[in-house]
Amino acid sequence: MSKDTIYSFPRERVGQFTFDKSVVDVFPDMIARSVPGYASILAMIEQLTTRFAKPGTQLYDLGCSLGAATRLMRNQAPADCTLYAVDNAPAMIQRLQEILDADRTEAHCQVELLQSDIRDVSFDRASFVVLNLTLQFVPLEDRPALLRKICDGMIPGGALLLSEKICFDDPLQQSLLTELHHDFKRAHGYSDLEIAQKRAAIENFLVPEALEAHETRLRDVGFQQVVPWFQCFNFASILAVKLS
Ligand code: GEK
Repeated sequence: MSKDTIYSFPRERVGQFTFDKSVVDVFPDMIARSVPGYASILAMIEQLTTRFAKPGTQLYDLGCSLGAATRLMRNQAPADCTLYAVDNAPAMIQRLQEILDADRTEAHCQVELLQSDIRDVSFDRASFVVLNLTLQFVPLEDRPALLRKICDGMIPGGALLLSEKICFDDPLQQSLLTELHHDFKRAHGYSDLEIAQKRAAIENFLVPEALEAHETRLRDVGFQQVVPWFQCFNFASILAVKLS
């Protein structure tokens, strides 16, 4: 696994972050050292697939990157399910295709890779949908319509797993959890320069919301059961179930 050194040298101007080939090359290292709780969330996505994926339905991994969740979900879903792994970054989809082609383990269900904006996907007979750290990159004004479309395309009993970087209304809480996140990154080898430059690169690109805002909107679009099940510093994950 290649080490993420993208922001380790001073830049005159830090441009907006993009999911290009240089990011793809270091992505597993980058996400593991940047998102506290990432491995725990993935493990639970695998467990939740066994509960929510129903025979003859469809599963979606939206913003799949290199398929960390996809590869766990496909082994737990019933064999007659189709799992759509969607990402709009060509470099991500290309690398994921290579990873899946090289993987000799027998997949349980069929996986379809889609290079597409998740706002353009249609959802049908969905039993389990994963938005693991992706909604935060979708423009704020487009989030309600996307979540409503997911809920409308879901079978009764289906579930959405939504993980996000979150923010806090209380400024003291916001600064404490930001500092704790930066401590986490430092403890995993990122320098202050890397932390500062990455922060500048994702400003206005990764737009976090408060946990309560996510919960309210998930209920508004039709999910009847909305359960925050995980939080580590300023990252949280919510399970939203469409009961009927
Ligand atoms: C994981 N879920 O490892 N449409 C499609 N893809 C998008 C869009 C969009 N509108 N916006 C961003 N992406 C993964 C990790 S990473 C999280 C998700 C992070 C894609 C983008 O190309 C990238 O691959 C992914 O969402 C976000 O479980 O890097 O912080």
